[in-house]
Amino acid sequence: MAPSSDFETFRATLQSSKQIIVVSGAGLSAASGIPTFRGAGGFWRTFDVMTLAVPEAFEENPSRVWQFYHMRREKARQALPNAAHMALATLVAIPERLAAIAPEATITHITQNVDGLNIRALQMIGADPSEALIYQMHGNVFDVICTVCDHKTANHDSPICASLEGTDLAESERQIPIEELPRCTECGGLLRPGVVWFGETPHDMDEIQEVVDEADLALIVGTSSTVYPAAGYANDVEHNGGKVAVFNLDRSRDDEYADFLFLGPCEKTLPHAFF
Ligand code: BJW
Ligand code: ZN
Repeated sequence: MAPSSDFETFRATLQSSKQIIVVSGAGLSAASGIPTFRGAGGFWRTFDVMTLAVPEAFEENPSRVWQFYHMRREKARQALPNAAHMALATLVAIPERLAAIAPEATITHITQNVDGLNIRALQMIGADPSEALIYQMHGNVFDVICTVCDHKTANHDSPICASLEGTDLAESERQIPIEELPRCTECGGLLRPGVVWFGETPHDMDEIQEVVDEADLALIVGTSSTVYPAAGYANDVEHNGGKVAVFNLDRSRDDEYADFLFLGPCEKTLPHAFF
């Protein structure tokens, strides 16, 4: 059966749901000015994913990879959460707002995004992000990890180090000596961005899988559903008898099997679906 795009039927499904998961991707932040990875305007029309978001790229050319993440950090720093981030933050952090549309439900937000805008949205409504049910499974561009002592810390400096100031990988690449790249405050070792590259294990896998296995409704928001394990969560929920609702600008992978399909910008469709 073709997916429904009827908001009233979707709201009735919300009313009877008990465990809702939101699985979000780059499309959630598109309206905030953060480019997506794939598709029109996607990052990787300019930058090849497999040459930058893999551990081998950092081992071989940390200067290039740091210029890539410097650019991403500066973009994320200047961006503001959009209406979709705010709608999700409201449901995740304000029990009365969730109860109004889904009286029996808990909601957990699993995001693949590394821009931190979901956390900023929580802060903007006065919520404590450490208490919210939100998982940044691919990390955060404002975290750094030491490649020598593993020390992990948040770092919002702009630029993160003097040598990256003014660099723009989209324009041209510089050769920055390794000792001038971001260094650990504890041991002086080379820092890496605190994000999850291909072949690495995403964060909180066990906790996330537990929530996915309990879910009776999955909202798949702004993701191409091409990167695993996130791409498999909708299937898991469907397999367990739950329902799936896709919110995407365009058709995306496997959306013909979804129960609901809301095509359009999620910053419009998501708030409309909820409130
Ligand atoms: C809008 C919109 C608007 C636009 N409104 N919509 C099974 C099968 C085959 C391969 C594998 C497999 N399992 C694992 C693998 C290997 C690999 C993988 O998936 N490879 C695929 C390429 C096939 N996965 C991994 O290596 C992962 N690790 C792993 O699996 O470890 C093993 C393990 C598993 C389970 C338990 C324990 C261990 C790690 C994956 C790491 C991905 N990292 C990146 C980079 C992060 C850092 C950075 O940002 O630089 O994460 S890759 C990149 O893709 C980034 C994203 O989070 C991720 C997903 O992209 P996303 O968010 O879907 O973005 P787009 O651009 O693809 O899509 C945007 C969508 O938005 C589009 O559909 C638009 O239409 C839409 N849109 N505007 C609504 N306004
Ligand atoms: Zn260190």
